[in-house]
Amino acid sequence: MSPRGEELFSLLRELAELTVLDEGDPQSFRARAYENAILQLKSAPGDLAAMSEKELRALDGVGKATAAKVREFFDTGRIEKLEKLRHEYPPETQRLAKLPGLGPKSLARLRKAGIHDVAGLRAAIERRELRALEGFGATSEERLARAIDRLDFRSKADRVPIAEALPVAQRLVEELGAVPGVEAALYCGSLRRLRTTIADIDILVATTRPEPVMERFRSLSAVRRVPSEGDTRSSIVTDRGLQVDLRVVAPGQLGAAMLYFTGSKAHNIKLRQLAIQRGWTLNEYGLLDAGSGAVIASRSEEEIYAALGLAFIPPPMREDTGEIEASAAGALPAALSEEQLRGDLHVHTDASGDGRSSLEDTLRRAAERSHAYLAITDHGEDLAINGVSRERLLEQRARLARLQAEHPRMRLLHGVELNIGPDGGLDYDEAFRDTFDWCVAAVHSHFDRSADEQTRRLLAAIRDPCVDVIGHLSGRMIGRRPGIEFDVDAVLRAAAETGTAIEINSALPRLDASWEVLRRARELPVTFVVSSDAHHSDELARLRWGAKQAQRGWVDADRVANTWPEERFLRWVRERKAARRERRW
Ligand code: DGT
Ligand code: CA
Repeated sequence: MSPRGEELFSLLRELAELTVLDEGDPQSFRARAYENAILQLKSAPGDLAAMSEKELRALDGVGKATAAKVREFFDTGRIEKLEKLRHEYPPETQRLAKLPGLGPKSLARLRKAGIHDVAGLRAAIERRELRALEGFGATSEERLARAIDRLDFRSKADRVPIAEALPVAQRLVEELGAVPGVEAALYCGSLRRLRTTIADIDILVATTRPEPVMERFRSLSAVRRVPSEGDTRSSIVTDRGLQVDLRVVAPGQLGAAMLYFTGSKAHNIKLRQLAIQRGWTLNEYGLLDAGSGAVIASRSEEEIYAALGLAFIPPPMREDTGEIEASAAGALPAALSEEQLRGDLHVHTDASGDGRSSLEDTLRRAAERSHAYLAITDHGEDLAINGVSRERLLEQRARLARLQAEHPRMRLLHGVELNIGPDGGLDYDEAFRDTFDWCVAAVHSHFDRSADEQTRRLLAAIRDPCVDVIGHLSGRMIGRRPGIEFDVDAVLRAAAETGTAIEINSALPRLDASWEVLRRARELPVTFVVSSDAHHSDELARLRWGAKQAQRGWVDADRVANTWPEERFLRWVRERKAARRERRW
């Protein structure tokens, strides 16, 4: 898709989100219509920009209002309705709307009472004024106070979830990369390290001709204001309130600049100490001899690490948690790459209420990725609205078996994503669960229980003989909902004992298990699975983020079951199930 198209979809998505806020209704018909239209427009043949309003309306699922907005976007570069909503709901208000337990209706009440951001809400809670408002009480006051604390809004009021920032950064990098004379454009900073939230986007461009890059940067359509500008560095604030810093460097200094602007700061400081011990200095321009100023290395990060006697350290590991010492000692785990993943084991189709792609499309797109095996795992029936009945799953199983012939190089597994109930129970019955080739089990409800209860819940699921992997272990939605609290060591021990794998969920709003949990698992023989959790066939490509999350957690590739060849993988599934069934009887 062209950058213009991507921009249009991003604006329509934002329009859908703001419409939900504006109407105070999470099921807003109009918001759904926008979302649906995006899917249809994405798969429309030909150039959208060249289509008339009438032609757009002729597309399935694209109504009159949406068609007019698409035309408006291509003609004027903006969507008036969106501008109005943005004005009404500035980023501070949108952030407020993301507090767990604060639906669009309560948000409307807060706004009426003059509360427009998290700071205002906190003040009202501290003054015990919230409980006086209609629809709120002492309990909700307390719950919201806890939500603010748990999301750490106090200290990180302005941090943005990675899922919001990354698509913006990718688009900017693509646009700047297309400017004539640009040899490289990439994002650095906390985003490149795959932190869950970021304060600002740091972009680096290598070229000998900075002017056209700077010019382009300041005139991008997403720019709201330009707080600072210079010859080789500028900052902008996007229309969604994100700050972006751009640095232009000479191609010969790209490695040093990447290292410097990727950070983390603590990692950089340690590297600089290593340089000083050798009589060198390290800065954003290069690794230099302290006396003569001669360049020792500057072109690539690899050269600089090598000169310092270190193996290359992947960006997600650069947090000063022992990676430099481990690299010097040759003890750093090899970085797991996306290419090593031979299969995907958590994939939804439109059988799930929240799935968007047909089974056929999903298989075709997975085959394009050269997967050797693939598990289709739609939602178990206990999940409200989105769950799938036993009958429909059996139909799907038969369909999948038929489709196997069309994909001789990809072994198809019929799986399911079971819901872990409040007491650790699972969907359907034991006999039916046993008929699946592959079972994911995950928490989708009851996030507020005590850590003891959550631990018992997870342990019950881990020990259930049908469960192969625990999906998105904590259930967190970054920036929106904290994960469940549980005894990490007890859960990891049980996973190691039973052989039940722990998922590394690649969805950017999740990145779950967290890297902290993954690091804790290094002491135990836990098996992992990196999964896309795709709800649309486009999202099969998310595995790259899961691979980086595995790097961030120092996970050895050999512990990741879906790096294994098909035969080894299937033997593992079979043997473990057999062993556990024996234990059960
Ligand atoms: P953020 O923006 O808070 O999510 O996190 P970062 O890591 O992106 O931090 P940021 O944007 O302040 O700076 C980007 C990188 O630039 C940072 O990771 C390391 C480097 N950097 C910035 N300031 C300094 C500094 O004073 N000393 C050193 N050594 N490096 C710095
Ligand atoms: Ca940054």
